[in-house]
Amino acid sequence: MSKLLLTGFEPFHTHPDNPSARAAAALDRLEVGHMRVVSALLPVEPHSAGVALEALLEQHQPGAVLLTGLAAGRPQVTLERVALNVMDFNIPDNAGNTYRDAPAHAHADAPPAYLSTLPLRPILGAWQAAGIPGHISNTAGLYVCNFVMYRARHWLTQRGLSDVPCGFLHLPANPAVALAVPEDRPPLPYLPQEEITRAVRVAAEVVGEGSRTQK
Ligand code: PCA
Repeated sequence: MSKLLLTGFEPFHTHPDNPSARAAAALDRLEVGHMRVVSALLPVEPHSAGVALEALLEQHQPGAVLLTGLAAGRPQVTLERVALNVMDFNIPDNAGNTYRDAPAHAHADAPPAYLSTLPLRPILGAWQAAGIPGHISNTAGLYVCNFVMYRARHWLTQRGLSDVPCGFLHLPANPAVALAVPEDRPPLPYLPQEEITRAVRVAAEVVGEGSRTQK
């Protein structure tokens, strides 16, 4: 059975929890269409995240790649349309580093951007049918989430696998993240973790079902 690689991220910055890690852990080994979910946790630091991601792609040779992370402040689940070959951090990563105007991949063969190859409109439609408001985002930011989407798409493209559905899903805060905001800071919109996990499951199901018609 073909594998759907589902990644979440460790907690980062001031957030004590990461809803993407919880969703990925909850959905590990789930059957979606003709695929089985294989979940993994990525560190919030570009070099180690890149190494971990490429090892996962090499090991599992996934038929689809669904990368997820937290976008604190966004009120809805969002599908990223594009990843840029840029790192420009507003907050340090978990190693304490802040990259400015740096490439995500410094090779001559690295294009400025990669588009998502996930079925964006079918996922939006499935969310709508499931009662989950969501939308397409035209920027994944320039932090570690953008970085892993760029690197995953680049890895697949370099190997002639650009038809493998691959992209990024940004998730709102869960209650643990929203509760950790100090009183003097603006409050964060949040969703219950179960609802966030359900949104990731519906997206994974659309991707897995798509593989049934393709293969
Ligand atoms: N969100 C960050 C990195 C890790 C995460 O969950 C981002 O949006 O780049």
